[in-house]
Amino acid sequence: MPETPRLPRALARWRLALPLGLLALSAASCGGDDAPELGSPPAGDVTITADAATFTPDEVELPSGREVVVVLEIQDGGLAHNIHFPDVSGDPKTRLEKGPRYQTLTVAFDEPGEYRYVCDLHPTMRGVAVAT
Ligand SMILES: [Cu+2]
Repeated sequence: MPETPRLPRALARWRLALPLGLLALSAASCGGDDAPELGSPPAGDVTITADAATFTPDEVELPSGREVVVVLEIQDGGLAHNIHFPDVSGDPKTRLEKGPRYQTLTVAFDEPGEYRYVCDLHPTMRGVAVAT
């Protein structure tokens, strides 16, 4: 039976190919879920960009005494960022998410003053909102 030794070799090839195929398939579906297109920006009072683990701008001026909408444009594809105002009552923050994507956060500065904004994952990412 000269054909017998060939069969295990073919099976071994299949065993290798199948997991690789499944891996490629799951990686493709993951990419689809986690990396949405950066479409048109949502409406907001100010847009802050998170790119190369830096907030730009690192100082914004916003009115106090009413709700404002802060748009965070996360450009870093491989890094998760959020925006967090630890000095504001209610401790407003977004979820840590990888870009490219937009996030929006509603914040109300009770009184004029300076309010820090940070990314909870990257100590280098910080800025100041000057509420007028
Ligand atoms: Cu970050």
